[in-house]
Amino acid sequence: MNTVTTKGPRSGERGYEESPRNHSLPILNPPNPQRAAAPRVVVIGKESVGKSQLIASLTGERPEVSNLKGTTLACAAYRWGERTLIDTPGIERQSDSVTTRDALQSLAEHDTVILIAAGTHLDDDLKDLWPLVAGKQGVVVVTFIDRVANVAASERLEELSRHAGVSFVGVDARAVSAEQTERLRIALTEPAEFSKQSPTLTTGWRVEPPAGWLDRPWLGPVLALSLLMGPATFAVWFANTVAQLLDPIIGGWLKPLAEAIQAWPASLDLLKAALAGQYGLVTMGPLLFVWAVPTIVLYAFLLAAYKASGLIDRLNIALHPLARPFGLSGRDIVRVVMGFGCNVPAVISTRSCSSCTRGSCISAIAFGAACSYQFPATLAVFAAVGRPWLVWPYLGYLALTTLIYLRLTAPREARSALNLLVVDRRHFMEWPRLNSLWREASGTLRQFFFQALPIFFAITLIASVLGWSGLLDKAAAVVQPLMSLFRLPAEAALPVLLASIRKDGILLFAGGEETGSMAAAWTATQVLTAVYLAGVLLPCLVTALTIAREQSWRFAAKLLTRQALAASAFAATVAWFGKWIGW
Ligand SMILES: Nc1nc2c(ncn2[C@@H]2O[C@H](COP(=O)(O)OP(=O)(O)O)[C@@H](O)[C@H]2O)c(=O)[nH]1
Ligand SMILES: [Mg+2]
Repeated sequence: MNTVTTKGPRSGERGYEESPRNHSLPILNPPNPQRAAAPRVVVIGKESVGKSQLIASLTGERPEVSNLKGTTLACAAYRWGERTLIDTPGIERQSDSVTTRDALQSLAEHDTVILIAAGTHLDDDLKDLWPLVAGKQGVVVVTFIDRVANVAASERLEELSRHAGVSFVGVDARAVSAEQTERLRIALTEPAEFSKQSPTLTTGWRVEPPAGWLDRPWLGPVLALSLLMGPATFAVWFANTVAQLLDPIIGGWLKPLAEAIQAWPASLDLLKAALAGQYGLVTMGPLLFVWAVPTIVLYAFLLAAYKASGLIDRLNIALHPLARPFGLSGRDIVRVVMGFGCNVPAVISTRSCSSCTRGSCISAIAFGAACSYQFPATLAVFAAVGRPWLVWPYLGYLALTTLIYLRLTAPREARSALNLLVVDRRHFMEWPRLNSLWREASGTLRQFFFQALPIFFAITLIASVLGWSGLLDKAAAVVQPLMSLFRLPAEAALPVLLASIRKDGILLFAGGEETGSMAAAWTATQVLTAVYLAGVLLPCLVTALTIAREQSWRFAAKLLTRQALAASAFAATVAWFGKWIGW
């Protein structure tokens, strides 16, 4: 059987990448000699003009379609009948992003092209993109034809076809008819050449989404900020409330189990520790479930709705003036927000950011985006010590220190007033469709359940073994003097160390036997300091490796050093400030 015809992105000369949706880094596929037989057609166009949507409709496969600009991050190949369609990231004029570069590179490697132009901005798209395809062969697909409420649209496209000598096919990429598919197929069988000269015939079509409150000069940024923070705050509050209700109930269920395990004979010591010891599975597991699951589920659906509706792009534009002094562009903000789900895909998605601000954006994610393991673990610790309200000072301090950190580290050119947001156009918003909502959200949830949870179990196991063997106490003795810099007891060293590998290591502050949590007797300031330090000192190991892959080892090493120094300084500040005010 021809492996080329199976589902998913396919191999190609450049090794087209798996769509980087999850923790696994993009894999270069091995070259497949059979593939050479299939004629390859590269699909090119600006961002969010429906390239992936068209491919999805034609092939029935699932490239990433989203109403968020810059969603497709890597070229990927999909089989369509006897042809192979190459999906590419959007080409943005004047952008030096990695994604634009990759799309241009893929264009250079292929002779047959489907040029996608949005019907809403047809003249602009043709003017900007035609020079790139001149001399190649192919067809123009005009998407968003449903937005061009023009009865004579198809006649206009006929005229354009005759004028330019290349077929123009108008479609609603979300619902391509059999007749449109057939026209495309025929046009590609003997594709005409794109003339050296751009077509001079214009349609004058221009459909802009109506300007809204978000586009107002002062109101816009304020509204955007509240739209971004409001639902997030609600999610935190809601998850906190649910968890506080569930915690004692589930704790009550598990108590007899923990007691039964404790009663096992002494020869099973290690197993007892691993299950019901201070860091054991039964002791710590409910914390993760009760605190993490509500936050993660709610957050996944919220973000999915923002992306699928296109609201997030509007927020980016509105927030750009606020982001610039910190070396970020509006576009980077959504990547940082994504980092609250998981830092890894967020770092990968910075490929579509301008190279001028990409470094700052990665720094912001690594430093300030408390991922879905870090944040719920943090909430769980605050709850375990009976001070759930600490979440508010925690978030406030995290935001404040992230901004200070960025301000200090962002390159001057990124902060310059000349760092204009490259926005060609405002995008149409749409009601999020249920299937896109579900696809977005379920991706995040799958990541959590299949990738984070197993690692969490491994961490409780490792910690139990280390604790049981006495190694922990020895390691803690080494790091003890450092912990006193932060006015923390020596035992705080272990969660801080573990959290640098995996963020849910923070949960160890909450672990405890009959004596209660490690942090139970600490002052509020100590709890805050410890959790902040463990969360921010270093990004988790997977994030660190991803940064090295996406940028370079040097960049990663510099970022980690800088972050560790800054985080230590900020944590020490809280610790000593807290002592000063007697907290
Ligand atoms: N109304 C309308 N929406 C479309 C059309 N084509 C794509 N979309 C929507 O526009 C958004 C961006 O599409 P996508 O395929 O991800 O764009 P890409 O960046 O070019 O790959 C998605 O929400 C699509 O559902 C179209 O022809 N008409
Ligand atoms: Mg796409």
